[in-house]
Amino acid sequence: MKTPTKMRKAHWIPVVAGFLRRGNQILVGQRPENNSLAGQWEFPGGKIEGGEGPEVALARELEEELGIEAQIGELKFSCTHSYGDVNILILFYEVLYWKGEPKAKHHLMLEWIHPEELIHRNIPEANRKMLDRIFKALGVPWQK
Ligand code: DGT
Repeated sequence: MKTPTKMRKAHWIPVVAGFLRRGNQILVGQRPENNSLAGQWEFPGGKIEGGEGPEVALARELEEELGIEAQIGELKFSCTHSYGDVNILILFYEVLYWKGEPKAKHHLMLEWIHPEELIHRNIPEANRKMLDRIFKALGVPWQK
């Protein structure tokens, strides 16, 4: 028997994302075409795969997406977001050290931007509603 929508268990996906800093800029990547949220600017990262710890997952994603060998730093904060029948839990980490120069192996393009510019970019709703926390984590004064 089909479970009525209301009674169906929410589906949760754990996601990790990294704040890579260069001076007072931060690295963002534009999500590729034929992908969910195509064209939006995000922090590098992705879904945790079965059995991985979050730091291992983020190091793997940064290797796959940027071609760097990163040392994952402190967990800055987490947030949840619902896309209807799918919910995500995102863990945002500081990434202070890495080997290699980030290259767009997955994103349409990468950009180093001043965090304040995030206000004007097309960013995932999950991140937009957390901009105050993101700015706080990045040490940027926040004005609405
Ligand atoms: P795949 O293999 O195509 O499922 O891709 P993954 O594992 O690289 O994961 P991805 O990037 O499609 O999934 C991350 C989810 O988290 C996606 O629904 C977008 C959402 N998200 C919201 N904010 C961010 C962010 O700042 N960075 C990343 N990477 N994902 C974010």
